[in-house]
Amino acid sequence: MPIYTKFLENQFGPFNLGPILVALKFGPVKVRSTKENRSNNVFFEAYKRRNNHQHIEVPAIFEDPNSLKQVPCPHIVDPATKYISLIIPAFNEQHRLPGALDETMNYLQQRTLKDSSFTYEVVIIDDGSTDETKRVAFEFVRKYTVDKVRVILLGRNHGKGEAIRKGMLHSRGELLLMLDADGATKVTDLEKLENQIHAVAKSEYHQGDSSNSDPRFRISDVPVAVFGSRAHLEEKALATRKWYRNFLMKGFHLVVLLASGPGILLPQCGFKMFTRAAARKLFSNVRLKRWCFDVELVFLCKRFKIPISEVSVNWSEIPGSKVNLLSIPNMLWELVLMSVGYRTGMWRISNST
Ligand SMILES: Nc1nc2c(ncn2[C@@H]2O[C@H](COP(=O)(O)OP(=O)(O)O)[C@@H](O)[C@H]2O)c(=O)[nH]1
Ligand SMILES: [Mg+2]
Repeated sequence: MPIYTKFLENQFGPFNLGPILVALKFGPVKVRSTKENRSNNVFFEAYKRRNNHQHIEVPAIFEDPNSLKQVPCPHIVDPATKYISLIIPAFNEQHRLPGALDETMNYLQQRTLKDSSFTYEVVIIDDGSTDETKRVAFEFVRKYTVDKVRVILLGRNHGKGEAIRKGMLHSRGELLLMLDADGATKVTDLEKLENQIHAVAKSEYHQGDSSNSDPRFRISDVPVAVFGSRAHLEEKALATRKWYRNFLMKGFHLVVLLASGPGILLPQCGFKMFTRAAARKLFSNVRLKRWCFDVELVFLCKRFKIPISEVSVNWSEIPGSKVNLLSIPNMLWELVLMSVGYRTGMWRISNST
C-alpha cells in the first residue's frame, strides 16, 4: 500500500475511506453507485462543518423595536450579567408561543418581586419562520423591553439545534435554560433544575462537600448540566403517542446508549439547564443543527467530563409538533455525520474557551 494511503488510514482510523483511497490511487474516478455517492456526501458534509463551531459570522445584533436602536450583542465568553437566560427556539410558532411566553414572563416577574437579586432575560431565536412568529416575539420585546426579551433572527431555517446554539452563544446568564416554545414543560419546573445545578456545582467545587461555603464560589464558573427528564411519564406517553414518535424515542435511546454509554435515559427532552462554563464549552463545539444535537451534547459532556444529572419534570404533548416521519432520515444522517466527523478527527474538540 502506498505510504500516503497508509498515512491517511492512520489519521482517519478504521473508517470506510474507500472513495478517498480509490481517488488517491487512481486519480479522480467517476462515482458510479449511489452507495459510494452517499458516503462521499457524508465525508464532504462532515468536512464542510469542521469549522462550523467557530463563530465566524458577523456579530449578531439585537434590535430594540421601541427606539429602533441596535443593542450590542453579548457573547458567552463575556462574564455573566444576569442570573438566568431562557433560550427559546421558535419556528412557525405564532399560535403556541404567546401562551407559553405569557406564562413564562408572569413567572419571571413574580420571582423578581420576591427576590430583587433574581435577574433574567428571555432570548427567542426565529430562523426564517414563514408565519407571524417574528411579529409575536417583537410584541413581547416592546412590552417587556429589550433588556428582558430579545429576539435573534437567523434569516433562513437552520434547525432547532442551531437556533439554540446561537441563543446560548449570545446570552448573558450565569445559568442558561433551553425550553420549547410550546410550553410542553411548565416553566416553574426550572426551580427543580436550578436546585440540582446548585447542589452539583457546589459539590464539584468543594470536591464532594456541598455544604461547604466559600465566598469565591461562582455558579457560572463550574461546568454542570442538568437535563429535564420525562422518563417517569414514559409508560403513559408510549400509549398515547404516534407510533413513529415511539419508534424515534426508542431508536434514540439505543443510539445514545451506543454513542455515549449508559447514564442518560431520554436526552431529547427540550428542557435543559447549563452553567455558563458548561454552555461555553458545549455550544462552542456542537455542530449538529437539527434534532440530534442533544445526542452530541451528551457526547461532548462526556468528553469534557461535565457532570450531567437528570431531574423529572412535568411534560405534556402539545399538538403542532414539528417532528414528523421525514425527520427520521434526517436524524440518521446527523448521527452518521457526527460519527464520521469525530471518529475521523475532522471535528476537533476545542477547549480554548
Ligand atoms: N428556531 C427553530 N426552532 C425549532 C425548529 N424546529 C423546532 N423548533 C422548536 O423546537 C421546539 C420543539 O419543537 P416541537 O415541534 O414542539 O417538538 P417536539 O416537542 O419534540 O415534538 C419548539 O420550540 C419549536 O419551535 C427550527 O427549525 N428552528
Ligand atoms: Mg413540543
